[in-house]
Amino acid sequence: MTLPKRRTLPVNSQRRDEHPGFLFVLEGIDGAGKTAVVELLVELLSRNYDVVRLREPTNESQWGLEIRERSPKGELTPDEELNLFHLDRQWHVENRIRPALEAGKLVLMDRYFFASGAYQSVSTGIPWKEILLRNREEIGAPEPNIIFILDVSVEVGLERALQRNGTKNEQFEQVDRLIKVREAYLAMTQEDDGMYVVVDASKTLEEVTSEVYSTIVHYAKNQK
Ligand code: ATM
Repeated sequence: MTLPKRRTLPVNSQRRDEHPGFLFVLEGIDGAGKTAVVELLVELLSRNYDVVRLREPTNESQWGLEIRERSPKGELTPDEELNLFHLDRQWHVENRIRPALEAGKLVLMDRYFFASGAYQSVSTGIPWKEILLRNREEIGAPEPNIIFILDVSVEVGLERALQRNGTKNEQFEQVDRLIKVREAYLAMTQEDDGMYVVVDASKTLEEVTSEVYSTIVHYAKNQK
């Protein structure tokens, strides 16, 4: 198995990330299968680790709740959305993510600030690099040990999302937007300093889960 090489992170992030826990993040476009994979991973990893499952947007902070309530109705401008995700994340880091890492837990996240980089760069036009930087510098968001990008074509993603939600949303605008979101995620894996692993998420749920699971276990064992 090939593990990502440890790339050099900015001095600030190395210093602030001294904690005994592990942080693994799953990202991808809609329909990539993140949520189903996270569910299975929690079950498997809980046998040997103290696992905390988290997701963003949260359904705990006032900002996460506002996103969940108003975003699907199209009530938020791209700038308002960016700002709300930022505030929700600030709350999340302070109240859930950092305490869990400091308590030595293995934290599994269904989306994190890389989603803001990918989605909000497309909606606002602000480069993803700048969005990631704001999350790192303004929030001091802990760096994940590994960011798994569950990569799938937009066609497959939309088809899966359709099976799950039962509503077809194939306007050109939607397809075009998701193509750009996927490109942003893939560009991050090449140009950002984080530890990314791209997983072919067109495979079955079991295959994808097994690949992510083995990578996590292998990584965690080697860090001890
Ligand atoms: P889920 O697909 O994980 O339920 O996330 C809900 C939406 O939130 C998803 N969008 N669609 N369509 C991605 C979006 N999102 C952002 O746009 N920015 C963020 O920072 C996060 C965490 C999620």
